[in-house]
Amino acid sequence: MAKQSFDLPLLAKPADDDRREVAVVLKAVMPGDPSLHLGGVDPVAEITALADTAGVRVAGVVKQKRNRPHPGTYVGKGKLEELCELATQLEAQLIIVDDPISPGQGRNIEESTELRVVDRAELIMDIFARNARSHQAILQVELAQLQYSQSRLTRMWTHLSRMEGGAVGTRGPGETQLETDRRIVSRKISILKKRLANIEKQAQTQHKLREGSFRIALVGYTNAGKSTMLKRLTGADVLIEDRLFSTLDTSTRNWDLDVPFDVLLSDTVGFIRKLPHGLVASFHATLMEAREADLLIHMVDASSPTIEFDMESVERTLTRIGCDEHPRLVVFNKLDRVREDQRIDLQHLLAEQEDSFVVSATEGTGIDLVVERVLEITHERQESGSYKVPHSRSDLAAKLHSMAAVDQEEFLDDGIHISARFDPGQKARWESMLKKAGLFPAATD
Ligand SMILES: Nc1nc2c(ncn2[C@@H]2O[C@H](COP(=O)(O)OP(=O)(O)OP(=O)(O)O)[C@@H](O)[C@H]2O)c(=O)[nH]1
Ligand SMILES: [Mg+2]
Repeated sequence: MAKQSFDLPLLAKPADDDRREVAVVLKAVMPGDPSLHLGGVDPVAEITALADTAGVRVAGVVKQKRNRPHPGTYVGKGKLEELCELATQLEAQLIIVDDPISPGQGRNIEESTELRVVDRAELIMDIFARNARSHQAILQVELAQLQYSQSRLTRMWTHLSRMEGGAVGTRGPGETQLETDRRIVSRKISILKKRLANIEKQAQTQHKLREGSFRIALVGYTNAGKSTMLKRLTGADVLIEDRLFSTLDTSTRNWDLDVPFDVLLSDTVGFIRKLPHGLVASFHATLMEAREADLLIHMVDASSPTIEFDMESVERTLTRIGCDEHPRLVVFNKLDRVREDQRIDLQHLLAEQEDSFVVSATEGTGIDLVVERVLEITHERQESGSYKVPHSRSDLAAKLHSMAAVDQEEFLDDGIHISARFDPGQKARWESMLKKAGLFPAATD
């Protein structure tokens, strides 16, 4: 029997009727991996959860500590042999690599194991494809998948020509077919891009309608509790699941706060370490909700053993999508699940992070303070102004009541003197209405 250095950590025994595809995870544990910095962190916990979400059962793990991936085979030769033995022993149908890999690396692992190889990027895209509900999300995932596979068509073709018995050389008809395929894929990509551009145009009209409202976006690592928070704050009936990437569409709800303008709260797609670039690019429009927000609420799962790594990876993704300068609150969630030994670290994080809060979105603990702070911020953002409106234009005065918080209103001989607080967009709108009526600039202040 071959040497048994395989890791089979904490993998639950399958039920007898478990018909899911069986996979072995291959992982190069490299600098920066949370498990190297934190004791007790399982380096394959996340990829196992991703596999599980994609409907695959992880039956075994082969890992190797490395400084960088092997350029040809991702891990070393010996490890690859170990992988083959374990995969055979477990009757695996699939190898999952916990990193994005090059087409060459994929091909080499496939040839050694004679099994299908899926890398982390493909797995995440597969989950997105399963969870996509809206037309836009479906097209966005399809685009990301096509773009990813575009670079990999060669790999598929060398594979096929080998299956045909080797008679077809890599430069034979396969090459022509490959070119045809490339053209088909390119055409599909441009069709998808056009369709998405149309959807985006419609969305922009929607966005225009929301100008003048205060917009808040919930962002964070996948499964941190963003949708639960949206539900807690607005009562929205949104999908909440203990799974990764449940939310792929932005849903925006009116948040009924006591301010004289609309406050909109949006749920957004979650982030994860090594989120494929293609997905971020194709979800550009969905992520616009975060980019255009006046305030971000960064939801953090405070019970996560890799909390700081999660937060850092969210910050990096926010920078990638152009949100690094947005004002934000950091909300540490799932307080009810935080263990005693995690509390001190949480205290430190709270002290370090400006504008941070601890809540349990499911139980409602700590939510009041978040609401209070949001109210303060919305007030800070208000601008005030004083105006004089002739008595003959009391319709304008009434309009102002519907647009702003009127602090003072006096009916004097020379007209109605009004002072009001606006959110920034509204003030400009109101003043241009006055201008049209020939009453501005002629403010009493
Ligand atoms: N114990 C506990 N569980 C929570 C809390 N908040 C959310 N959860 C659970 O965490 C899981 C994920 O919650 P979601 O609200 O779906 O998380 P999300 O951030 O929207 O996740 P994705 O959309 O998948 O990225 C669900 O099972 C929730 O019930 C909390 O305060 N305490
Ligand atoms: Mg969600």
